[in-house]
Amino acid sequence: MKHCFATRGLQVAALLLFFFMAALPLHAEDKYEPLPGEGKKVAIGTDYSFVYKFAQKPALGISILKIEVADKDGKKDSSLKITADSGMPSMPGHHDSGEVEFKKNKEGDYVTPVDVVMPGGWAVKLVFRKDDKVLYRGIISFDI
Ligand SMILES: [Cu+2]
Repeated sequence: MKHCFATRGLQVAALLLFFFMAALPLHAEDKYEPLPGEGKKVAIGTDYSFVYKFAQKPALGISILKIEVADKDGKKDSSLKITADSGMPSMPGHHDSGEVEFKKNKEGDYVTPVDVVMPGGWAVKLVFRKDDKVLYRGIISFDI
């Protein structure tokens, strides 16, 4: 009888673990839209759009990434919160910056440094939020 309870407990634990593992990817797999390229307008739903540009062609060292957001009338908008998470997709966890919030410059554009510490393929994951609600996720990929 005791043995039976132990087996039952194991089964329940295994089942719980299975559901936990099955649920994980749903959270981890937030979809990031590949961005079309520097200077190309990207729509964020129907209310906003943005373009991104590096101050210089990305190279080893710090590259400044700039984003300009416009509202649906084409007027500059600075009401969003944007974060960048840069790293090398081929070396997960090695040089990931973590989510860093863009600063706003005096023109109301969003700027952030991207620290490219080694040659290879890099990606910057962008998350756009309005009032803490995620509006858009995009990813910039480039090679150094
Ligand atoms: Cu690396």
